[in-house]
Amino acid sequence: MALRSVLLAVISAIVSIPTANAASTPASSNNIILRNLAVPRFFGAAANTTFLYHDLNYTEVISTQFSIFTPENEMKWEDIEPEPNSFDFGPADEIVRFAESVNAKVRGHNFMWGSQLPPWVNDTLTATELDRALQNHITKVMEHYRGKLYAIDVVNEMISDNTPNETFKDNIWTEKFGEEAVPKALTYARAVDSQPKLYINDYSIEGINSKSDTLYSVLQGFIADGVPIDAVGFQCHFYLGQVPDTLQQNLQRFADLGLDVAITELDINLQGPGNATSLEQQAKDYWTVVNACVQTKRCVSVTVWGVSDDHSWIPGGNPLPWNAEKQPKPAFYAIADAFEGKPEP
Ligand code: 9MR
Repeated sequence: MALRSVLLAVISAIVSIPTANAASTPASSNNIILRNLAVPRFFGAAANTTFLYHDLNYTEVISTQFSIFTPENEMKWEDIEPEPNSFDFGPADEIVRFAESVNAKVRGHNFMWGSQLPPWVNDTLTATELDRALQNHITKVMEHYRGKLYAIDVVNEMISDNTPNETFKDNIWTEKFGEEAVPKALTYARAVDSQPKLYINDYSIEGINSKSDTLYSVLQGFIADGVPIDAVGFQCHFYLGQVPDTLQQNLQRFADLGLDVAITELDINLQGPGNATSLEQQAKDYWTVVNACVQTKRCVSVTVWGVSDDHSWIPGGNPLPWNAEKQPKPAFYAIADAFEGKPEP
């Protein structure tokens, strides 16, 4: 039985979806399976319950090509604890169950972020109450997912965009806890469960620059002080042709601190429909990022932020390796080449 038929049968058994147009859905990318080529690393995607099981072609690609998933939104604070101590695990559970069904891992995302907070967290709490809320949030979510998370972005986007003048962003966490905010979240997470790899995840830290220098110093301090930290996530939301030259060197210097590193939210924004030339450049950019990970022993995974262009967080940016018809783009083949150690396309 072809993989496609098996998948459709399984999916149909789980949820009631029409399969009438099944014959017109795409086949799986010339038998190239990126998750296999990525071994010993993981190849991942941000998974989204809006599309999972609802868009059949999306579901086919996501069921086949990836070995690790990050819930794109489903574990964010406003989604998972919208009211104090009232948790809605449903959508995140769906992703975790799906990951298990295709023998893939899960990266949790995220605990401490200045965005996507429900109003009760942002507005009303004293420092003591916020501290209790943070610890309770981390504890309840990690207890719920005990044994199910390979990693978790404990800290997301907390480094300032105004380095070196300022180290951490100005948000509710730093307003209430100052420089103790990030260590607090990491310490609470480790106290619940020692298994998941604890990540600090951020953007604009991919190359060697003032922001990544600041994070590097922060991490040196954490390691010296015994603050629990296992890994750094480099988001890698890039515009076409703008992958930093120092990416690999930068990954290596963080790895040399004794940390894992990972590419956590990769996409390459075309800022339009693209043409043959820009699609080739996009493929080169994907190759460059994946190759940088492959060349870095402690780089454990490459995750793309979505699957197909029609469901990207960047409308009209066409930033992903599959197009709106879920056909593989040149970027897809470039990822395969990079994982296989083949030269830039
Ligand atoms: O892709 C996500 C989009 O669907 C959400 O509306 C948005 C706000 O929650 O977050 C997007 O994902 C972000 C990720 O969580 C953190 N790094 C930047 C990502 C793109 O904005």
